[in-house]
Amino acid sequence: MIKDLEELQKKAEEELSRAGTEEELLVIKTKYLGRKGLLTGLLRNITSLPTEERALFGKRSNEVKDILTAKIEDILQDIASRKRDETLLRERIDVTLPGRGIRYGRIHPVTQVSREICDIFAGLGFSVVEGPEVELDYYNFEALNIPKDHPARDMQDTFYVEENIVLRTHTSPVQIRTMEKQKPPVRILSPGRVYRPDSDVSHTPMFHQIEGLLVDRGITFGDLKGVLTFFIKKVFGEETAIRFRPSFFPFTEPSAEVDIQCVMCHGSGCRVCGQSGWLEILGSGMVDPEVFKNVGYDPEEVSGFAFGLGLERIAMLKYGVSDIRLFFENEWRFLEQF
Ligand code: 2U9
Repeated sequence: MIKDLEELQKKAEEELSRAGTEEELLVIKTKYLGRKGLLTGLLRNITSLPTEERALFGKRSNEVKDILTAKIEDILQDIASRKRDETLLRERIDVTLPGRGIRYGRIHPVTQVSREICDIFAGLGFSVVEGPEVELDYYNFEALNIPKDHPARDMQDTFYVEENIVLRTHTSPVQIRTMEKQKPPVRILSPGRVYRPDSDVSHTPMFHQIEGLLVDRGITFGDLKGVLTFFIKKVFGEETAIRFRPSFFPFTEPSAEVDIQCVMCHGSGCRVCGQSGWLEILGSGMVDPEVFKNVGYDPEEVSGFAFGLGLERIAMLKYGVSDIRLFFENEWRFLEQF
């Protein structure tokens, strides 16, 4: 019997010396040391031994079990450490390589200009209001004193969604909606996307506007001039020369367009200003009494001024960009410059 035990140990050790994986080891362990394994099998026959040999046999079987268990444990550790070495070799990191650096995004130039303008007017007590880009004909035109057959509709060529639903051609509907809900005084700024079917170096079918509206008792054209002059000097510099030129809009009366001295040639005449020395910056005027009537304000009680400007145009002049389409191509080498 003791011989059987020695034979079993020898065979088990032989098999262990050939085992290369955890799975193979497990198979060998179960085969020799498992509950139904060969060692348990030998022990079961212990009763056939004479009593005086049983103790020795029991002791030897325990020794064989301990030796084999220790061997299996050793080999398992060898396998684990070999695996770790392989992983370290495979995933070797060269810590001396230079770092890759993070590419930061930037605020889009049109957003930058929008924020700058909103900040200036916030300082004057204006609040920012937004509204829908898909708008009812009523809010985009009718309420603004632009009836169906009015030639002013051609001035603002329009994308129609349905007969009475349009993509807004300006952000003025936001101000109509605000006045419908709110009594004077009103001091609001409405930035946002607007749509007109135009496309060339200075027009894209979608562009951004900011419009402003101030309504209260006793507001005059002097207030309009004061506020807009303050604003323009903040954006383009205190030394900027400004002129107010009579104009026409259906929703303001009187109306004025505002020019600044050309930022490129400072008035001497160049390609940017078409040799005139001046650049048109925004449109403005005193809100037409008809518009007030449409929102339930009494034009005898209150008056106000409004203005509108195209953000891309301001950004082009501020940063010297000659093609408006560059703002929407998302070419990073262009955007990175702002
Ligand atoms: C209400 C009443 C009046 C907004 C105004 C302009 C003049 C104007 C253009 C500038 C360049 C549009 O982006 S652009 O093409 N805008 O000239 N906008 S007065 O007048 C309003 C607005 C709302 C209720």
